[in-house]
Amino acid sequence: MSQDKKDRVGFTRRTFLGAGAAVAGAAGVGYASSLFRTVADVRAETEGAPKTHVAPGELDEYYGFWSGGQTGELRIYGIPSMRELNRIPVFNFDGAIGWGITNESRRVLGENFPLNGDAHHPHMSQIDGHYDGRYIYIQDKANTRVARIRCDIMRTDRIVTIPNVTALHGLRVQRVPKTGYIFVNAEFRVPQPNDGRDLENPEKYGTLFTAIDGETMEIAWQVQVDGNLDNTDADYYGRYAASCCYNSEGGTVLAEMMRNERDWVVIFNTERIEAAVKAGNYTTIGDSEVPVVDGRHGSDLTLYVPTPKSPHGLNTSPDGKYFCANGKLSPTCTLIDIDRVDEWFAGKLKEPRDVVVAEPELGLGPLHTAYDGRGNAYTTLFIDSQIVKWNIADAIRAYNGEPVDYIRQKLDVHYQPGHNHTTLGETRDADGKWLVSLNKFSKDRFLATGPLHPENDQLIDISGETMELVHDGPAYVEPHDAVLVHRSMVRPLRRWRRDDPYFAETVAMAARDGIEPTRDNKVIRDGNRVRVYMTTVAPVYGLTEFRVRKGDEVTVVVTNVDQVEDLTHGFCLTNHGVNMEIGPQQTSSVTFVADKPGVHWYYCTWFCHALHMEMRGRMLVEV
Ligand code: K7E
Ligand code: CUA
Repeated sequence: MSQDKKDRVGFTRRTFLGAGAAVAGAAGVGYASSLFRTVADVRAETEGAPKTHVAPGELDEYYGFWSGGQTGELRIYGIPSMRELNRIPVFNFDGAIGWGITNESRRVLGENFPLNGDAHHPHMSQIDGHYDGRYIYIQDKANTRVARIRCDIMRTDRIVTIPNVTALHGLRVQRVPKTGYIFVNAEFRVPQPNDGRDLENPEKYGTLFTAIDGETMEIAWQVQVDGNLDNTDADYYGRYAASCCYNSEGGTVLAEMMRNERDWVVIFNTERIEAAVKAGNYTTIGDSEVPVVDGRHGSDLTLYVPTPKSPHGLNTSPDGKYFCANGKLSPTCTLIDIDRVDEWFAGKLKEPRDVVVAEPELGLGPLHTAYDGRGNAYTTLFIDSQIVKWNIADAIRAYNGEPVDYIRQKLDVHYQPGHNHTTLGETRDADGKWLVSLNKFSKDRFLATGPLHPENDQLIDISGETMELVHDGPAYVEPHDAVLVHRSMVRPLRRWRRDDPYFAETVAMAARDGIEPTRDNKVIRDGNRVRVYMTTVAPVYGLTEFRVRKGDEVTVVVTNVDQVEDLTHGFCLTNHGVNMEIGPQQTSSVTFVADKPGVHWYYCTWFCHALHMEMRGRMLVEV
């Protein structure tokens, strides 16, 4: 607490309560004083509140990229203020910017796109274990897709559907030498191919680990595994990825999936997998041409490490030494030494369990672990509603029989945390400043919002010896995971570039029509297809009317020629389900059928000018 705050607290108490309360001091919150607390008192008493305070006009130090769970979107936060800065539609519909409406977004979404998704795990591309600020990748569990978001424009630019599998869950990027591969786990077991065969034969179901090329977004290869796949992470050497399996039983119902006391972590040897693919030692499944190698038990492409019980999160320590598998139904985490994984693949170890170097007992329901870069790990305890801070080196000593206490602190969070994440904690630059705990339940922490409560994303200061809870942040369902990236690593554009590939196809179409979109305002008829080109400059459209015939297929192409940063226009056509955003120097387009004769106004949806209300025009549809 700053001296200034202390003084103000003292002053307030003296004012209301006289000398007695002042003696009690700033830290003592007695019953009597609580009756007279002011807003300033309450803020000052929230330990560390000033640390999260980012004054009006000041910028946050970190970007947070939050998954949106079953909203299918990605959200941008400022850390430590926890202010939501923006949203990026990915697998969802977004009528504000026209995601799912514009031709540009539909090209990304593909044919027959479902406008829902379940996006859990956003991760930024890296070079040699450092964020490179280029892309964020995120999976869709609901419709088995992986998306890429360009961080220069903060827009989704590619979405691919992964064949042969269902329910993509864990996703991580290759860190070294760079991204590289995107690794994704498919969680649910299905017949392969899933074309109607083996419906009643769960023992013939299976699932695959998939590697995607992060540059081309082409699927590089898949690996057949035993059991199922939950979360995954890559190493800091470019050799391995590791995934948790909670259903080694191959069960289809809960009781079956919980039967085994041990499930496992499966480690993928990417060099050997690449060699196997190169040598042609693969099969394909159904119509897919993706090479599928066999990584089931007995394969030398994989290592299965037995792990108690139904492990969930998998997190690599930023020193590159360990994979940490979080026990979920076991109160433990299992620490796997990656050097020993090298030894295993070199044939130097006898038992798969020989790669385990610690199994600290942490509390009930360990789900995910984050790191501070100072040798400590922070694990969420779902059932205990806590974050436990523990020391890795001490946990290893304890596993070797030394009487050391590896637990540093347990902090209550509110309530039931899933993921947590530290600033830069999944890179070599882990700086141990902030930790977010993404809690699944907020219960009593906020004003009631009906039967549906917000989640509670809590910010914790981990820069000192003890963790300090500093902020409660309500969030709309259901952020699972987040990454916290230093602001110096992300450099978004302030205006669109005219040669941006995002709308290059639309510009090419204009060129075929002899149109320069930043200059021309013109209607081109091509049979019953009509292309309407117009510019925007606040507060006017280049065309204040255009005329079409009932039944025409109309494509409206709008180019915002304003140069001013933040001067975004919209194009909303009344009664046609059409709205889109056009940022400075951007071209956006939309195609629809003019099936209603009459006068239909279009208007600007982004408040751009004092005469914004007047920024409109008429589509005249002749019978
Ligand atoms: Cu633990 Cu989908 Cu990452 Cu949720 S998963 S919490
Ligand atoms: Cu343009 Cu409002």
